[in-house]
Amino acid sequence: MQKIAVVNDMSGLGRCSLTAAMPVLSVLGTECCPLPTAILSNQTGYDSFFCADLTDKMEAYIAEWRKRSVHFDGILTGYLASAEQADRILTFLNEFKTETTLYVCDPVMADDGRVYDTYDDALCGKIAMLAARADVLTPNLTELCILAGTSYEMLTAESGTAAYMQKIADVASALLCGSVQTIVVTGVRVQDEICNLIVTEHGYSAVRSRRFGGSYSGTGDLFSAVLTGELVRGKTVMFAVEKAVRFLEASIAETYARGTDRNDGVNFQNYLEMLLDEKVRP
Ligand code: PXL
Repeated sequence: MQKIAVVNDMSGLGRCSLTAAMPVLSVLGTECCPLPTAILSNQTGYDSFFCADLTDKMEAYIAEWRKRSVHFDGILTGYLASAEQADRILTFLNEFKTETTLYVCDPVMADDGRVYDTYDDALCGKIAMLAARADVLTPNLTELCILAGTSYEMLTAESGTAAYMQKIADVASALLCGSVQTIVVTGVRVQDEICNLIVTEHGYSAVRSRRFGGSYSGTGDLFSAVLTGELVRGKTVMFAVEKAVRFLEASIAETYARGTDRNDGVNFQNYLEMLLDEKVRP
């Protein structure tokens, strides 16, 4: 069974990060191996939260993995607790990202034009260093703008124009460099639709879905987990993005209909079966 190391936090409430990635990767028939960055009572969008930063535990944790000569088919990184932790993850990549390891970097740091409260410039700078090592990047529009040094306000001011998608694709193209061959810009709002743009050196394609309500906690984490699992299983980016989008569209439709608070995340549990296909079982 393919192993995927998931470098992300464990939040008790909010259905995000590891609590999103673990069930998704398991349903896809891959082994999710968590490398926890922090343990939180709940994700940071709620009014308050408890956070135990695990930066100083990572070395001992990784040392045990080293002893076992474990090989990862995929590595997925997400929420980080400190800039120092990002350095440890860069070292982890040097050792555990082999020629046969797919590295998907979800550059978690911002949404809706705002950097998360727990992220500062130093940490955002380190995320950019991680992003440069990735094979696949999954920024939302805000994260894309930070990585590319583009104004979010100026870019989103073009929303509604015919050239909007091309403009976003042009911004993303600037990040295609070295190992970074594919960028999936997630959750772009266009009127009553959500657009996900797949950007490669060959151009861009868009996968659209209906839009329900605002942004929900954990959506990006669910998306990156489906994408990573399917790519590690050898599926194309288009197939993987379609699957992630249909899964999220159904989950978010129910979440919206129930009036769930955005901080409580998406009712994805009822839709995990959409990720199953006959090839998962031998
Ligand atoms: O879903 C991204 C995310 C992950 N982990 C934590 C967060 C957030 C977004 O707010 O707070 C702890």
